Amino acid sequence: MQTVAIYSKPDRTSPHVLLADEAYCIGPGTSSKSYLNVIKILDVIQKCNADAVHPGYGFLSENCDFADAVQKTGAVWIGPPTKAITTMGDKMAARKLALKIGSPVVPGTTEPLTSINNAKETAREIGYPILIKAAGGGGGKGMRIIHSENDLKNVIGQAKSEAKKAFADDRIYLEKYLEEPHHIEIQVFADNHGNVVSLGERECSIQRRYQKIIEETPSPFIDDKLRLELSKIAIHITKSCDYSGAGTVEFLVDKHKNFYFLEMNTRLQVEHPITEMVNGIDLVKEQIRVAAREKLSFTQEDIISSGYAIECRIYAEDGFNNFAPSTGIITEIMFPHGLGVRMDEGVRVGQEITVYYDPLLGKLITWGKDRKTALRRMIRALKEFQISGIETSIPFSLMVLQHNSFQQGNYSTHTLDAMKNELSEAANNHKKEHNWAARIGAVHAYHKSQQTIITRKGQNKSNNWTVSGRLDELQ
Ligand code: MV4
Repeated sequence: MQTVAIYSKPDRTSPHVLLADEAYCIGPGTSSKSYLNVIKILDVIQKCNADAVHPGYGFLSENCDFADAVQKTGAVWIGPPTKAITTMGDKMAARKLALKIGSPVVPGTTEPLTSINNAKETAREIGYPILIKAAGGGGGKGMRIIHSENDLKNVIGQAKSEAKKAFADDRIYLEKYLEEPHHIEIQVFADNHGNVVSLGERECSIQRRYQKIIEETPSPFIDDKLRLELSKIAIHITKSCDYSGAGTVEFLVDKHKNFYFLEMNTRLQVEHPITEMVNGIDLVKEQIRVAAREKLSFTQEDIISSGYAIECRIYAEDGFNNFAPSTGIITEIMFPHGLGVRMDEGVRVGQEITVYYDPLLGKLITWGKDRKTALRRMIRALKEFQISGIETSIPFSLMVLQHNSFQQGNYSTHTLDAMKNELSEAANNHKKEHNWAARIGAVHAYHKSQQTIITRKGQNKSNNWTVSGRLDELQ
């Protein structure tokens, strides 16, 4: 298949641009003027006469108006039907649908809050702590925890105005705040011939500010019985919104293994490679097949999960400094390789990392026949990974992976916070090491500058002519 890339000006040297058969610049770095600019993108679709459009993840991938507009150009949308995007995009409508089919749902409301009194009453029924969520949100955007009735009025006001700004929708609702759940998601796939399958779960509990850092499958916490139950409900939800293509149904699972539907994401997700690795299925290829109205290339019985896979997201962030974004030019990269190692990289040497976008540089995925092997390979690969010019989340991820809780597979959404003290101690050691490395480097550089470079014929300067002349003599 021939591919066409779109890019913003600062992304002109990104791998996706260089690998595509054609590429079109759609504007400057600011997302609203490029990757979120529907008119510009539609223009390119027409200019290059695209047969189909892959929505990717982020940006407009779950925007139903965009999906509609693409299809009006005559191009195929490699994503779910617009109606499914709309229903699941409204997080309250999604809760209602899940309730209707008999899925457990986090206790809370299915109607938008109408007044402070209404909120007080509902919160008392549910019991504190409660969580305020935006109907138009999802993925933790616009979420607020409330511990007591005193905070209710202020926080609701803030949440409403925030939701209005971010999603152009100020509807908010309440949920019981579950204290230490696991964040488990099920990968579903549907075609346009009535087939819907589950490709198993991903454990996504290691997050900071609702941004996933490490994901793995299968989850060390989920047994076969629970996996089957989650899959059954996920498939039921998928069918009930007339879905097709790749989708993810999110659940919270508490320590007693009670589970609750949370939301459905109507796109392929960043962490999809771990599902690909254990099932041996190319999910993007399958998306294209389904969009071409072919049948799924496998049935539920054909799906045989084998081994364990882990993904570490590589962010341009300083994990030791409250995840502050790190900007600069990438001066050097050495990617890890080897058996069971997959690197999905999005950057090259020379590329400038700016503040325009989510700071995800790439994803490192390892596979092993058992969890121990996958985990050992991940730690080895992260240690092999070299990147200069910016700070990355690699040292932070290494510490989490080597932590006893992670090694034992005994962690929840609460664990990263609980690790904070130990991690900050490790962070200090890491900084000390860096400090020593810098001092040693300075001493070395000084000594080098004091040395006289002795070359032939008394020349103490080298240039490209003499170097290539000498090379010639040597051959
Ligand atoms: C919750 C929750 C607890 N109770 N909802 C975060 C991302 C979004 N998809 C939903 N998320 C959560 N929703 C209720 N009612 C816990 C999370 C959550 C989380 C919370 C705190 C720290 C880390 C977390 C990681 C994943 C999910």
